[in-house]
Amino acid sequence: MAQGALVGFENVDGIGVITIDNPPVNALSPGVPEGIVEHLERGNANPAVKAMVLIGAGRSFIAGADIRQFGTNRPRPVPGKRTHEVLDASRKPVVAAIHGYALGGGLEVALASHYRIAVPSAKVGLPEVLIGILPGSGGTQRLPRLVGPKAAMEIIVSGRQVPAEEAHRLGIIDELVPEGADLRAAAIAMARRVADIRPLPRIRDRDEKLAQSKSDPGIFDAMRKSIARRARNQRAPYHCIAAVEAACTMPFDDGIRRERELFDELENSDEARALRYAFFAEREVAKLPGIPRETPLRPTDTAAIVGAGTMGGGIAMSFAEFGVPVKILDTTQDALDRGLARIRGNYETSCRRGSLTEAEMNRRLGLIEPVKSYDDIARCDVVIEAVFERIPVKEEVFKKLDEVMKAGALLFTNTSGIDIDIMANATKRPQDVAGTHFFAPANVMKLFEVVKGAKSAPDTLATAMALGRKIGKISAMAGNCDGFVANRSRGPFGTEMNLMVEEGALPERIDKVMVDFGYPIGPFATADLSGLDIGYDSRQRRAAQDPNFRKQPIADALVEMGRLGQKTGAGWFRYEKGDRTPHPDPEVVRVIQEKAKELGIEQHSFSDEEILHRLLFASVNEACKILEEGKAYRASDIDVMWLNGFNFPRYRGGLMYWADTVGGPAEVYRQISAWHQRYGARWTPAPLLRRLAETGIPFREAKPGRAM
Ligand code: 3H9
Repeated sequence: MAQGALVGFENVDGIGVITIDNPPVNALSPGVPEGIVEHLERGNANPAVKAMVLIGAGRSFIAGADIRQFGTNRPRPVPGKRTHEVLDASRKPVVAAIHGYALGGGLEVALASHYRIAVPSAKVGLPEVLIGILPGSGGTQRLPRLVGPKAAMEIIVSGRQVPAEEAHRLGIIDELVPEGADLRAAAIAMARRVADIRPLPRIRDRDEKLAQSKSDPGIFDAMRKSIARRARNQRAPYHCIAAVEAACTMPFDDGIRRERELFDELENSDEARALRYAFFAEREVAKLPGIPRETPLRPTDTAAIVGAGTMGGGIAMSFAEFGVPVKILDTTQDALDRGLARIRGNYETSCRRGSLTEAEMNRRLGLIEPVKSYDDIARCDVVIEAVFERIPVKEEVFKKLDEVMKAGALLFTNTSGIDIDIMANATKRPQDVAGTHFFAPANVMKLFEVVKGAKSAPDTLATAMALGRKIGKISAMAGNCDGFVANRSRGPFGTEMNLMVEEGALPERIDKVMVDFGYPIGPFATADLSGLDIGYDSRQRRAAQDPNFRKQPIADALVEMGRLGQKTGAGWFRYEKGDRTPHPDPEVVRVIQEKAKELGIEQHSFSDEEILHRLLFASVNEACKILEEGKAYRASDIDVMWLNGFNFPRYRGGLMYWADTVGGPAEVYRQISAWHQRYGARWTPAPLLRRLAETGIPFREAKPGRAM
C-alpha cells in the first residue's frame, strides 16, 4: 500500500484485498469512499482477481461517515458511484472483514458487501440517530431485509452498538473467527471459498424478512408510540422509523431515494447540529491543556471506597460493572451490612426489570468486598473517600489514608462541595489527592467531575480522568471552588426555581415547562426524588455560618412538615403508595401562599419563556463567572457536565450551546440586565457576559479568563 494512501489494494493470489487506512477510526473522510470505489472497480476489471476483501487497518473497520463533514459544503458523491451502489453492481463477491467498529456508513459498506466476517470483540451498529440523522447509505433499507423490520428499528432507533456475537445470531455477521486469529487471512480464505458462487447474495434482493410488516402492519405505529416520551421534540428517531417503513412498502431503489430525502431533511436540522456539537464536546473534554496525552498513568487495577452509604455503594457498583475489584470500607458491621444490602437490592430490582441477568449480578457482587479495617485497603491502587460531608470527618479519613496507603496510591474524595485542598493538606502527599465527584445515583449518572487541587500532580489528574472513562463515565475537569463547576453553575437555577414559586409560579407549572423543554423530569419532581432533607441540612448549616445566606422558606416548611419527597409520600407533590407519579397538592399551594404573604412577596403570572429563561440564564451568568475565573477549561466542558450530570436535553447541545441558539450573549445580557434592575444584586451580569455581548463572540467560543 502506497505510503499515505487512504485506501490500498493488494492482489493476494487472486483475492483483491482493499485496506482502509484513515486513522484513528477509519472514518469515511474525503478520499476514502472514492478510494474504495476505485479499487472495487479495479478488482472487477482485473481478470486475475476472483473475489475481494474489505478490511480496516489499525484498530477498526470503519466508524462511519466523517462527522466533521456534515453541515459543510462537502462534495456529494456522483449518483451510481456511491460505495453501496458500486458494491451492488460488483460482479465479484466482496467480503467485509470486521474488527473494532463497523458503525454507520461503516456498517452500511459491510451490508452492501456480499459476506461479513468478524472477530467476537467487534461492534456493529447504525448510531446516526445519536447525531440527529439517519443511516443515509442504504442502512435503513438493507438492515430490515436482513433481520426484519422490528429488530432493525430497535437497532436503528436506539443507535446502540451491537456486539459481534449478537450480530452473528441476528444474521448481520455470517461468520465469526476466534479472537486473536488472523482476521485478514480468514477473510481471504472465505473470499476464496465463495469466489464462484452465483448469483451473488445481495441483501437488496432479499425480502422474505419484510413479510413481518405485512402480517403485523401496526409495528411502525407501535414503535412511534413506544418512543414518544424519550424522543419528544426530536425528528430523527421518527425519520428512522419512516425510512424502515419505506423499506417494507417500496421497491428497493425507491426506498433508497426515500431514505436520502429523509436524510437531507435532517442533516442541517437544529437537533443534528446540537448533537454533533455534543459529540465533539465529549471528545474535547478529555483533553487537558498543559497535560500531554502521553502522560504515563498510574495503575488503577484495584480500588477501595471509604463509606458504605448510598453514594459509596453507587460508586462501588460503577467499579464492579466494569470489572474492577473494589473494597468497600466502613467502620461498623452494621453499616457494611446495610450498604451491601442496598447494593444487592439495586441489582435485584434491575434483574426483575430484565436489565441485568442473575449471573451478571453475582459476578458484580463477587467483585465488591466489604472490609472493616484501613489495613485491608492499604495495597489498593486508588481509594475514593465517600463519607459524610463534614470537614473534620473527611480530614480524619485523609489522615488515616496517608498513614496506611501504599506509596503512589491515588487518594480521591467524592465531596460535592468541600475545598479539596483541606483534604490534600491533611496528608503529606497532596500531589496524590484530587476530587472525583460523582452525581447521584452514582452508578447511573455519567458525569465524573475531576477536581484539581492546588497541588494535584499532572499524572494524578490524567489518571483520574482515565479512571472515569474506565468505569464508563464521562470525565470532565473542574477547578477547586465552591460547588466546583457542575453544581456551582446549577446553583442559581435552584435558587430561581424556589424564588419563582414564592412569586406565584406553581411547582407543577415550572416542572411542565422544563419537561416540555426536554428534561426527563421537572426540577421539583427531581428534588422530591432526591429527598428534600438533603438540601435542608446544608441550608441550615450555611445559614448558621452566614447571616446573609437566604434560606428557602417554602422548601424548609415542607421539610419541617415531614414532607421529605417521594420516600415519605409527599414533598413538593403528593404520591400514591407504590407510584412515582407526582400529583399537584393543594396543601403545597396553601404553604406557598402563606409563606409568600408572610414574606410580603407580590404574586404575578409567568410566561413559559420567562420561567425557562430565568432558570437557565441565571446559570449561564454563573457559568460565565466560572470561565472568567479559569475554573473550567472550555464553555463546552460546562455543556458536557450539564448533559451528563443533570440530564439537560442532549438535542439542545448543553447550557451554553443552547444559550447561543436563543440570541446568544447579546440577548442573555439584555435580559439579565433587566432582571438586575428589577431583582437586584443576584442578577449582576458577569463581566465576561458583558464582554461577549459587546464583541459578538458566542458562548461556545468563550475562553477562560486565566489558567486553571
Ligand atoms: C454516518 O455514518 C452517516 C452514514 O449513514 C452516511 C450518510 C451519507 N467522524 O470517540 P473516540 C474521532 S454518521 C469524525 O475518542 P473511542 C473523534 O473525534 C457516523 N471523527 O474513540 C476523536 O478525535 P480526537 C456514524 C470521528 O475509541 C477520535 O476519532 N458513526 C468519528 O472512544 C477518536 O474517537 C458514528 O456516529 C467520525 N465518525 O470510540 C460513530 N468517529 O482524537 C462515532 C470518531 O481528535 N464515533 N472520530 O478527539 C464513535 O462513536 C466513537 O468514536 C468510536 C470510537 C466508538 C468509533
